[in-house]
Amino acid sequence: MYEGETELYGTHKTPSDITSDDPLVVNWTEWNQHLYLMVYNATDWGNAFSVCQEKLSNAHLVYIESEEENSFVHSMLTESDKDAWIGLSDADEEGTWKWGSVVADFFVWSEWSNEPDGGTRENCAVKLQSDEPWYDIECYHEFYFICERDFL
Ligand SMILES: [Ca+2]
Ligand SMILES: [Ca+2]
Repeated sequence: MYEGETELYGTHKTPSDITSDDPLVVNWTEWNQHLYLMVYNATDWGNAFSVCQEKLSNAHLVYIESEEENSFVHSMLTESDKDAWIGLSDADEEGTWKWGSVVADFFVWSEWSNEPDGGTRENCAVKLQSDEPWYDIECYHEFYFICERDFL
């Protein structure tokens, strides 16, 4: 169990459906002052975004802001043998990709597949376990997802 858990969860309201011994709470992985959690429920991007933000408090669907972080997140996918949503979307304005409300300036789009290639049809980004880069895809697909929170 993560030693900072009491602090992390003691000072924030925890939803009634997530208790302190819930695997959702204890399975966070620390990397570079941030905590990451693979959520083993396949859902659409919008719901994944909401779950990270609302059910886990102070968390968000993972934001990937460096090559190193991308490699770390990739290791989570290969370990769990899953593809996963990341917190990147251009649903608000086509071509303007944002992590939450912050316009992104770091990308690892798949070049061989010429991503992002979906225009107004594909507005959410997924990371596959098969390779490190990202793909835009329709938001209604269902994938597992990774939540991230700042290390406290
Ligand atoms: Ca798009
Ligand atoms: Ca695409």
